[in-house]
Amino acid sequence: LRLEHDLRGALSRDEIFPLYQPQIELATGRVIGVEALMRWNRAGQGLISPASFIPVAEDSGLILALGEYILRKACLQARQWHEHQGFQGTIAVNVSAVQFRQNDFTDVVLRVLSETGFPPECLELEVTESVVMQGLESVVQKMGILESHGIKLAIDDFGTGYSSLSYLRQFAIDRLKIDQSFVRDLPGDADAQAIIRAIVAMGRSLGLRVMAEGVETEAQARFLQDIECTESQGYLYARPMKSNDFEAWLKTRN
Ligand code: G
Ligand code: G
Ligand code: MN
Ligand code: NA
Repeated sequence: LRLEHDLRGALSRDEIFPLYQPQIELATGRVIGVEALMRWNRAGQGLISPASFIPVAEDSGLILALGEYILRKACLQARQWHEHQGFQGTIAVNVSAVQFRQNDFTDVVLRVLSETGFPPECLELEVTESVVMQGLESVVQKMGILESHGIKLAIDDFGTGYSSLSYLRQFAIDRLKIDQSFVRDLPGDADAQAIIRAIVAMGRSLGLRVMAEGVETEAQARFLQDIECTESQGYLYARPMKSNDFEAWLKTRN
């Protein structure tokens, strides 16, 4: 495949990079974190969303190199923001199930942290429900190792997977990220309201933080704040940005 062929050379041609999107505490407007989102500047084709190349990257195994590259880049960048931009939040990095399944996954993460000097407790890994769902012994073990180093874990796209909620008790999960598809239908849609209320209530009673994704309007943010959802991310605050644009944006917030 052409896509796979081009993707294979993308790292060495320096075409892969992260954009950064801020994460906000709803009650205060404080910037509590930033998510790294991978992009591919494919020769002659402009910016390509991971939605169109991650599946190929996963099937070909290229996701391992791409994922580690983004993780390292994001940790280096966030360390710099901690030291020079007064940023104290977490950096969130998306992890594919294919990465998580590798025997050496936790070694890779710990190595990147020690090489970049980034504090483990400020790193949050975002995984989808499919990663934690099966309750595999190896998954439990990896989660335990990450937790013992203080690394945070978030469930991405929460509510869209084939959920057996028992995994929420089994694993050391810090945060649920409510999928955009529910948030999109706020504040008008009664079903979306009910689902989001339920997720927020469940999160609270389990002691998990709950973040709404894809928040685009003030009305959505107001609804979320009213039901005491505590955290929010979306175009309302900022689109995913290049690192220098994020720095400029951060200055306007302080
Ligand atoms: O940023 P955007 O909406 O284009 O992201 C599309 C999808 O790609 C989302 O599901 C997001 O989680 C995923 N994604 C973004 N960056 C990464 C990454 O670095 N690694 C992995 N595995 N997925 C990513
Ligand atoms: O699956 P994950 O949550 O990692 O993917 C986040 C994706 O959602 C990214 O591709 C990002 O570009 C996109 N995104 C972030 N904020 C918004 C938003 O407010 N609206 C929409 N439609 N997409 C968003
Ligand atoms: Mn994510
Ligand atoms: Na998501």
